[in-house]
Formats: sequence, structure tokens, C-alpha cells
Amino acid sequence: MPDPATSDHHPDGPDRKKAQWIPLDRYTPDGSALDAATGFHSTIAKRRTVRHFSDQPVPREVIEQILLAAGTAPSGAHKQPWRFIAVSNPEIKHKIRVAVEEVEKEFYEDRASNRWLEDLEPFETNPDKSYIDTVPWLIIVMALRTTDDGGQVYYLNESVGIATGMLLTAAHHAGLATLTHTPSPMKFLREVLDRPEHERPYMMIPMGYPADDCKVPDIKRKALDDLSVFIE
Ligand code: IYR
Repeated sequence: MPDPATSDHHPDGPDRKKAQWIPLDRYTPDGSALDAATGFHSTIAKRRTVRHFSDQPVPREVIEQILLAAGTAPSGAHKQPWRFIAVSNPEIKHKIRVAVEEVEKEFYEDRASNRWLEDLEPFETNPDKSYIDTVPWLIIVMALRTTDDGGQVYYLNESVGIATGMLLTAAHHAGLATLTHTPSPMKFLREVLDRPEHERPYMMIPMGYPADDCKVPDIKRKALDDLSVFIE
């Protein structure tokens, strides 16, 4: 009989897939749960989608920490099916701007339904994406259709969506503004960025400081009664 401790094939052998279990490194807020939850709500309530960016540089180290924070997101079977492409190179950003504006022009002129255009009216969006040249960083979130070595991934959209939400939250926490931009189709990004086939562009996120004269539409958020149902 093969020795379980050394056999490659025995379930208890060296290639078994059991994780090591370690004590939870528990996070405890400084104050009460209510104070922490209330404080975080008032911080995150100031997060706004921004389209007017400053060209003030943001050090790469700040972006690195934000990406690491996003990478702590939960994912199906812990496959971490994401990659964040952080672009500050002005020539590449400009190439992306040109390609994005082409796609967006088609959207506004042909593809968008009248209802869609009406729904966008309050936000005064248009095909001009000059902020891509201005903003110091463009983060392109890639959803990995397989792992890098061709393995299966699970709950891809859910996993990458959560990581992207955490990315926006981490950027806001650091005082940076973001825009969730989804030009469609986004296939051109794979080519411009020279990325492999299994990386599917999921979202483009300009990230930087808001312009001094940055304005945002005066939107209202759902009240608690509207966004929740409690069954106690
Ligand atoms: N992608 C276009 C259009 C657009 C669509 C939605 I839905 C928005 O919430 C905002 C914009 C653009 O970025 O202009």
C-alpha cells in the first residue's frame, strides 16, 4: 500500500487540496459597531461618480495599495478571476481615448435607444472623453475567463463586480475620485493593452483627484425604506 504521506495520488498525499486552517485575524472597529457603521456610511456617502478630473499626479504606491485592497475581494472557489491594468502612460491613455470616443460616438449616434438617451440627459454625458487624457490613472478591470493556467473560474461576474466595488471604495477612502466607464464593446482594450485572450475587459475606471471646479449632478439616493425590507 502506498504511504499516504508521500503518495502523489492518495487523498492525504502531498497533492491533496486541503487548505491549512488558521485562526481568523479578526477585525474589530475602535468604537461601537453602530458608530463604525454610521461613520462609514457618512464617508462612503460622499463617493460620487466624477467626470471632471484634475491632472494632479497620484503616486503609483497609492494605486498599488488600492489594487491590493480590491484584490482582497471574495471570489468563487477563491479563483481571484481578475486583473487590474493600471495605465498612466500618456501615449497609451491617448490611444485609449481615441478608440473610446469612436465607440461612444457610435453609441450616441446609432446604437442607443431614444429612451436610453433620455435617461442619460440629466447626466449630460456625451462622446467627449477628454478626461482620459487629463486623469493620471486609468484602471482597466479585466475579468479572467479562465485562470492564467487555463483552469475553471466560478461566479465570474459576481466576483469581479465585488472586487470592482471594493476598488471604488478603496479609492474613495484614499481621497480619489473615480468614474465607472463601460464603453461598449470594449474588446479594443485587449488589443491596445496587448493582453491575452482569457482577459475580458470588464470596466474602465479613470482614477485621480477631482478638478477644483468639479461639478456633479444633484442626485437623490433611495431612502432606507425604499432600499430595504426588514423581516424580523
Ligand atoms: N457609455 C456612455 C453612455 C453612458 C451610459 C450609461 I447606462 C451611463 O450611466 C453613463 C453613460 C458614456 O460613457 O458616455
